[in-house]
Amino acid sequence: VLSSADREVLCALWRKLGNNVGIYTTEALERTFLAFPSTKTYFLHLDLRPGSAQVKAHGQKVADALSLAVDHLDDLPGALSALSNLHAHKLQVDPVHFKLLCHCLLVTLARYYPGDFSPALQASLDKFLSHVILALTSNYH
Ligand code: ZNH
Repeated sequence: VLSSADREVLCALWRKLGNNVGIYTTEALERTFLAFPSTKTYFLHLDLRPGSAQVKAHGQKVADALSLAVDHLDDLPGALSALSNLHAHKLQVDPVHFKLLCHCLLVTLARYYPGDFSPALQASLDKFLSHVILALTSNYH
């Protein structure tokens, strides 16, 4: 469970990211596709070239889901339940891939906010992302 210290750090980071969450999530997606090409197999219907408007649009959707999660830290499974169904049943995304995207998001944010990225912030963010993954995989069975 996220402690109140985790929550404070996380909400402060999200306030700082402001309207740029989509930009970083898009870069995280591009990094994921490069570093872990198996993740691209789910997106063959999209233009995956660097700078692609489709990847940007998808990055914004994922970013909005993450921001929603930050607003619902007390009920992540509830807030992400429909998305979990979508990934489990319609998209059939193998859950191993979620960690890869979250890893790349962590790396991306560390690059843009080196001064903020203390070990404590990394730990809180990592915890948050693990809970998001748990929620997103809660409807897999
Ligand atoms: Zn996912 C979609 C979120 C991960 C794959 N996604 C999606 C969306 C969202 C999301 C919000 C949209 C929906 C609608 O439209 O309704 N994801 C998400 C998140 C995460 C994710 C938050 C984490 C963290 N995904 C993921 C992964 C993968 C995926 C890892 C693989 C690899 N998704 C996907 C797909 C889709 C989605 C394929 C569909 C796309 C299109 O557009 O078609």
